[in-house]
Formats: sequence, structure tokens, C-alpha cells
Amino acid sequence: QEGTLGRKHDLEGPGKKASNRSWNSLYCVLKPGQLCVYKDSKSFGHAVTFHGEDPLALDGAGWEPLANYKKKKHVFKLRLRDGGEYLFQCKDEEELQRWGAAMSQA
Ligand code: I3P
Repeated sequence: QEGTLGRKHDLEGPGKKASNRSWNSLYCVLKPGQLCVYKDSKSFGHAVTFHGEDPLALDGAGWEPLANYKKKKHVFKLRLRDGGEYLFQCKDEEELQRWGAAMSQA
């Protein structure tokens, strides 16, 4: 599963707010056990991650649609094992379901 999603870094760790809280449009690529983000599909082709970010490890991670988040629609929260949290915005409910299904298999 891969595609462009909005992303916001919410927590860096348990109770620790991320310093850069802006939304970015990023090319997201799900690989076995990890999620990698790139500026766009071209950067993915060159294997250059967004801001040199390491892949997000998905073992022990949890995923949930954020139904109560009013500011944007079709948003899910990814909670990492280390307590880090990211929000991802999909373009519609179908895409949200697709990412959810892929996440639970990754
Ligand atoms: C952030 C940006 C985000 C907003 C976040 C702001 O400012 O406006 O969209 O999150 O609010 O800090 P900046 O771009 O200057 O970093 P929401 O869209 O969820 O409101 P927050 O700090 O309350 O999360």
C-alpha cells in the first residue's frame, strides 16, 4: 500500500508534544513492519525519505480512525510502541479503510 496522505506529528513520546505540528502532504509507503514517508513519489524512487526520517516501526503499534477529530475528515491515528503518535489524513473513507486493512497486515 502506498500513496499521498496528509501527516501531522502529534506526540514524540508519552505526553511529549511534537515540536513541528504542521500538516505535510507526504508520499507514504507501507512495507512489512514499517511505514516510510517521502516528499513525493520521485523521492521514493530515489529512496530519499522526508527530512531523512527513519521508518516508523509498526511492531507494537496501534491504528485507529479518529472519529472525534473535527478539524479534518478521514483521519487515523498511528500510535507507536515508543509512545509517539502521528495523524494521517486520507482523501475519503474508502482510502481510510484501505490503509487500515493494510496496516493491520503490515
Ligand atoms: C500547527 C498547525 C496545525 C495545527 C497545530 C498547530 O501550527 O496549524 O495544523 O494542528 O495545532 O500548532 P504550525 O503550522 O505553525 O506548526 P491542527 O490542524 O490539528 O489544529 P496544535 O498545536 O494544537 O496541534
